[in-house]
Amino acid sequence: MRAPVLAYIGLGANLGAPVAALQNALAALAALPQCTLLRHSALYGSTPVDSSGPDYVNAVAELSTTLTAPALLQALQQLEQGAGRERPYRNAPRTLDLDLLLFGGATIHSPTLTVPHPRMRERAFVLLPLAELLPAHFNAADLAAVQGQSIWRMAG
Ligand code: A4P
Ligand code: MG
Repeated sequence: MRAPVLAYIGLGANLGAPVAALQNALAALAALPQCTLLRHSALYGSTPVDSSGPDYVNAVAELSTTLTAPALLQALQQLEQGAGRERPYRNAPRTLDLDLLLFGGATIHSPTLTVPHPRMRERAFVLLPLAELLPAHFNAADLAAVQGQSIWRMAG
């Protein structure tokens, strides 16, 4: 049995019923084999960044997993498909996006997987919920870099 690794998953949706989509996705992550959902951030509303359509709902989940990173990515993509994800073009509005942000301390550069997620430090919709779970990971300059982006913590 592999040693468990802490993995951080970025969740996003802006089509259909995004709050319900994220709540369902959190339940689905908790039910994945070889995974335990340890914590998740609040849900955040955010305006689309390099994308279009309605406002997004975003969050980050912390999993403990004995899956490999490619196996976890495959499981995430199956959950996206199950939520009706279509990919008409890059950064298209979506019913559910699940990105692997961090996989323990691993650095991965394969044709299908880049970890840490290459754009996570540029984007408030990833950085703020991730910083809620990992405050020591980010400093004031990191937070200042995304300060102009429109994001708000949702009630509940
Ligand atoms: N891939 C490589 N590395 C990873 C990784 N760490 N996690 C590959 C997940 N996938 C990874 O992804 C395309 C390919 O990236 C996958 O086949 C996988 O092998 P995708 O989910 O089909 O396409 P995408 O979501 O359009 O691309 P990506 O790169 O996830 O987009 P971004 O950069 O994450 O941006 N604005 C707001 N407010 N909120 C959002 O959530 N999301 C995006 C998507 C843009 N604007 C947004 C939001
Ligand atoms: Mg994605």
